[in-house]
Amino acid sequence: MSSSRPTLCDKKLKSAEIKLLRILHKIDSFKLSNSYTSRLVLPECNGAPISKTFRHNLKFCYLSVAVLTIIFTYWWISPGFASERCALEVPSTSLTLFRPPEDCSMCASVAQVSRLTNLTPEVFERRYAYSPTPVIVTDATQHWRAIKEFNFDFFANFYRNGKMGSKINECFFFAYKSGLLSLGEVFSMDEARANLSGAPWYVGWSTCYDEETRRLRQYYNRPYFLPRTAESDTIDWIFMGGPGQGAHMHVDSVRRVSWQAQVRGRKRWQLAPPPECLYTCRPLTLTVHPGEILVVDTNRWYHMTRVLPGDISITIGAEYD
Ligand SMILES: O=C(O)CCC(=O)C(=O)O
Repeated sequence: MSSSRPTLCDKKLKSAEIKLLRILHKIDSFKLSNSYTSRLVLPECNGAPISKTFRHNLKFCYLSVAVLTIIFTYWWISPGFASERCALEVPSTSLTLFRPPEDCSMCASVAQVSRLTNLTPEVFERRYAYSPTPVIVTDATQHWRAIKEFNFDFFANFYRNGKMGSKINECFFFAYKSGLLSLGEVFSMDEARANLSGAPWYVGWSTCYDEETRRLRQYYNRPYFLPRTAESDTIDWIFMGGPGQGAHMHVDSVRRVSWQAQVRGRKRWQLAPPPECLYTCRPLTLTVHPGEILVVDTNRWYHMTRVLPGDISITIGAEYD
């Protein structure tokens, strides 16, 4: 006979037995049938039999943990994780699905995009600022340092040397098809690729920190034609990459209209009416040249872009209300 001390499991079993005996005693006092009491099962301990339900629940638990682990791992390693600020992003496709239908008068009479010059903020406000008709303003970047100074190396130095370098992944970053998952990766790509002679790439990102936006804005001004009372957003957007690359067709949900200044290179925009207006409105194709600013409501017009052959494309933009 073993004289070893009772284990924790033995103790639990004993106390469970006592409890069970009490219950059985009580059941006995109720005069319940044997077939009922025989369905009661002791909990598992040291290999004792466990109930089917318990086994089933355990399997379900393991399965749930496995599924959750796969989902979490995918979410963690997916490019979106490195780029988005929210812990749980609603996929943009879902946002598009739940978009309220547009009133097609927004695009019914739009046949082309006008090029404008010599505007006043009042005229722009009255005719274009909040109208869904896209326009291109051709004379708003003449004195911008960005036109001369923005290039790949400018941004590489800006982020590599600046103190934002360590925090640059906390805001929006769009990798598109580049395979580059962060600004860190963009600015450490090899020289050939940076010079557009390696694998093609196109990326976009937003500024994140007041100091970053303030420093960048030393190279460009708020476009002179914006309505005087319009508030500009505190973040700016930058899109950069080589010929043949660009953004896929999508619609935004940023709420405001934006201006997008083509600082370098040429970019073709394809604007498509929302699907519910396909029979009422026409798609538009336009090319934005260096120094021009496109004003478009990207929340209403579906849009895709392609950088045209030649220079690297750099676009800087912001929303206004
Ligand atoms: O400039 C680009 O290539 C894309 C811009 C865009 O998709 C946007 O502003 O929503």
